[in-house]
Amino acid sequence: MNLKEIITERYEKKISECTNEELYYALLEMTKGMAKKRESSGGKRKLYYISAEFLIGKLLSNNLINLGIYDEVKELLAENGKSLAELEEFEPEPSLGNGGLGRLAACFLDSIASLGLNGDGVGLNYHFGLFKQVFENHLQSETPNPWIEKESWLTKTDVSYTIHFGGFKLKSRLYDIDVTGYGNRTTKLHLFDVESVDESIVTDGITFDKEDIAGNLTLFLYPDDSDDKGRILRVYQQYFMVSNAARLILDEAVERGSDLHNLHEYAAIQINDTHPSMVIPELIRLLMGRGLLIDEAIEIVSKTCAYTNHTILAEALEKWPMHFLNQAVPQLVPVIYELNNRVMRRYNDESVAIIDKNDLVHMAHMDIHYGYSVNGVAYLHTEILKNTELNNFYKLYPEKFNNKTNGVTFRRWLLHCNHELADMIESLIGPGYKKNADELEKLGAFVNDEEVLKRLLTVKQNSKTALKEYLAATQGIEIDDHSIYDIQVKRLHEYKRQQMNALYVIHKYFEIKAGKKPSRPVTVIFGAKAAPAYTIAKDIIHLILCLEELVSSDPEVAPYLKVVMVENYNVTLAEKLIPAADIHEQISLASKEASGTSNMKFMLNGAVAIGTLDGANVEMHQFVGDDNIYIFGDSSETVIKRYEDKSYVSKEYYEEDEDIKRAVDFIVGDEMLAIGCRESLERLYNELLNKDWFMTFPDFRDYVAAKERIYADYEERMEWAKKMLINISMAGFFSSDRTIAQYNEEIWHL
Ligand code: 26Q
Repeated sequence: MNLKEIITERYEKKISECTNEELYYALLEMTKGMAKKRESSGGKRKLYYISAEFLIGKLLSNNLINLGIYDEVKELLAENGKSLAELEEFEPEPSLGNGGLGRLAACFLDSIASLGLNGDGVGLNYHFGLFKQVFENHLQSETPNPWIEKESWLTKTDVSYTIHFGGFKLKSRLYDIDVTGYGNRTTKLHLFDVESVDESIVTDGITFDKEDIAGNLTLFLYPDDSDDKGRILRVYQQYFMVSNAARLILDEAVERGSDLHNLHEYAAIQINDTHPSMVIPELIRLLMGRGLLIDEAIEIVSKTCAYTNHTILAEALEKWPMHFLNQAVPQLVPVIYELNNRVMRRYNDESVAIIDKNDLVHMAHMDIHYGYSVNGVAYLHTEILKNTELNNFYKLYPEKFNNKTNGVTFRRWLLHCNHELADMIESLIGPGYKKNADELEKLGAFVNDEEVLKRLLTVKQNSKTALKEYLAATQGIEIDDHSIYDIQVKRLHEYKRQQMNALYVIHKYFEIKAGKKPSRPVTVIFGAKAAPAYTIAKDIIHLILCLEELVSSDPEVAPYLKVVMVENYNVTLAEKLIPAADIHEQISLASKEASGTSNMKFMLNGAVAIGTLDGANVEMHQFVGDDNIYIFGDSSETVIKRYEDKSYVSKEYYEEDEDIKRAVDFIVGDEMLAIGCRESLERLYNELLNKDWFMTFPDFRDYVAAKERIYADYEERMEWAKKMLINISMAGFFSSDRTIAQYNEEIWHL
């Protein structure tokens, strides 16, 4: 049915008489119907991308684009006095991810469908997702983010399994979301849920009854939090996810003709970080239940599963206490012991054991021994895995290790979020780049075309004005759209070093007070959620929110500097912020950020990076050259060495560098204490002074110098526009279509 027919049937009205909400639901129905018609017919080997997170964002506009009817629908609505943008506001954003890893999974699904590959995502249907962030008294608090309404993108299926845990069992239910490919097939995101989940057990923010597993299993996604990861509830969730996934995979393989002895010819499983790692012992167990002997079951599973690592932070690698597994999933314990025994018999090396001497189960170790591929997510990251973090494994299995530099889908991160830039690019080089991102390089022909450069600046200015209006309307924030927008948006983590950016703001505040007025005002924008139990991360948010108030209430400084922290940073906000950025901050401590993916989105939207040689910044730098990215700070080699020889003493830097001392002392100075909370500010001050584990002080001077350089260069408008154009023209490599094509050619072989 077309939109008019749906509307007549649902409401017995004309389009012009409908409310935006009514139109949203009618479009939802129409889009779901169209997506269904394009379902993939398959192929022999099928990919299952199992992930605890899929940060999909709102789907309406993207689906309209991918189905090729965006313009048509927009015009039809406009003819009837309606605006597609306004009715999109009715769509709730699901928060089924923490950050990069979850958003990457969503970009990958888009590319899998767009390339017409035979592959589905499998995950969990969290009712409240990750928390919603609320600011009160310059502090973060958390509330649930319900997103499932009576009508949604979810379609209930009749797939259901009984999942056994230690002492009880639960019935699952599968819900599907259609994933539309750009001008291609539709694949599926399979989200498992539990029928007994009980939303009413949530009280007071995001607290709920931890004992009631049946009631809480799929309520929340656990925050990425290294302090709080011993939570047994996560084991229940993970097992529920992978046990359901494993049965679905076996059922589908059998249905398509597999006798299970050849499962690997019918299925490839990508394990997205260690969160789904229990799929390995679970599949072995299920295959044995269906009559295979253990040797064969292990061999087949090892030819089916591949593992992606997303972090080098040792404290973030999942290690589960054996007693958790004994309590939650006792049926897996003998399998894991057997897998470990085989490893020990073969290698007799404690450092590669699955079960260590403290009875911790190392999930990544299991993946590497019993998977056929191990990949990092950027060149530098994979090199560090091979040479440092996982070196003992690399020596055993060099052939398993490979790199797949991350990418992002250009449909969402350009065509959808920045129509004006997309149209401009199309007018210059034609529409081919939408399917073949490398064609962006053709823009290189225009680097000296003044008219094109001016147009580019105009497009950027329009996005900046749009952001200004959006923030005023939705968050009551006033910004100057003729200031430089300098943006850092990502999860709050000490290694990402939002604190260093905040220290720069303090530095700049002093400079302005001392009469060094910048030639153009700067707006420093932050967006970040902190895990609820990550104290220092919350202290950093507190610092930024206090600075926001302090700077804006100082009449000497306010005309030149503004600090803004947007509330509840999510995909929808990213879609407004990224097109509007002049400068983006990619300032993690070298060696710590596996890849980063916002860096790619900003680059594609013509923003210029200030960053360290970390993650995918290294590759971006190679593409655009020294003139088009502002690199600063110590190298990963220096940093790794400094950790090894334990030579870093933050206090030495503090005492030797007056600017550092001045900025750090300011955190607990009278002006700040008059606004903020003493306990929080003192804790952060002490952390920096006595530890500074992520080495902000050694990089600070260089950072300040790079900032001054980038702000000065911004004034050379034509030269700046060239930098923007070169960044866009070199962004093709960072399309997730390229990443997925590589996964397929080198790992999945679909
Ligand atoms: C673990 C145990 C208990 C609770 C939570 C977790 C947990 C949850 C989420 C641990 C890690 C995450 C997410 C990690 C993540 O987003 N990593 C990012 O992945 C991106 C995609 O590859 C990279 O670009 C980023 O560099 C990396 O930080």
